[in-house]
Amino acid sequence: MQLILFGPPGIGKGTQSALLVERLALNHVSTGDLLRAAIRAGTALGHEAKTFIDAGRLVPGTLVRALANERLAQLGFDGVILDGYPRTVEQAEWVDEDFAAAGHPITLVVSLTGDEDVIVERLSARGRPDDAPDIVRRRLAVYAAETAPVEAHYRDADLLVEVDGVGDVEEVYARIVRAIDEKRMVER
Ligand code: B4P
Repeated sequence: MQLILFGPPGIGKGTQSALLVERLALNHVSTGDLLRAAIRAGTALGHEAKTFIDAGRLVPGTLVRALANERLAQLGFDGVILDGYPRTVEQAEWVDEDFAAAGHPITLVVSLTGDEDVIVERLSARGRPDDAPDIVRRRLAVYAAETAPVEAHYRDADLLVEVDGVGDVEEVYARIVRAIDEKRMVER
């Protein structure tokens, strides 16, 4: 299964990916984690990415695609959770293309939903440098303008399922697993 976890910043994509990876034996590709690792390693790409992340903006798509595909080439495109990628319709088209070319098209897109208030509260409790309230507001505006249209892209492809991301972590996880099972039943 090639799963995309989609949703606004702080909705719990990283948290839920960690559980899915552990329990469903999938590989995890988080572009946020890859970008932060590049920053820690002090690479040229990391240096460039940092200015965008610190400002709450999206990192240029070509950098993200290169980073994600480098990781996918190591792990394989089969049995993967994409976390935080794609974040624009252009990135979604690349993802569709790259996974189809590898012979493992995207199976399901889980869109985690929740209120802005919940997100701001969660992120201010976490305290990462890009979680400062004014940066979070910028990230939410960027999400509405650039990332939300990805939902329509996958709804049109009949791959999208919406899952309520508010509630206990295990409760949200159970909802995601139910959505995956339903998709598998339909395909059987
Ligand atoms: P990401 O690392 O993807 O950050 P995120 O969207 O904030 O995280 P997520 O939704 O995974 O939240 P989490 O589980 O951690 O991106 C960071 C930045 O990198 C972006 O702003 C952008 O600049 C750049 N970037 C990444 N991908 C890119 C791309 N494809 N293109 C361009 N730029 C890109 O949860 C948040 C908090 O909530 C945690 O503290 C967690 O403990 C808590 N939480 C989670 N679930 C909860 C629950 N059910 N109840 C209570 N708390 C919960």
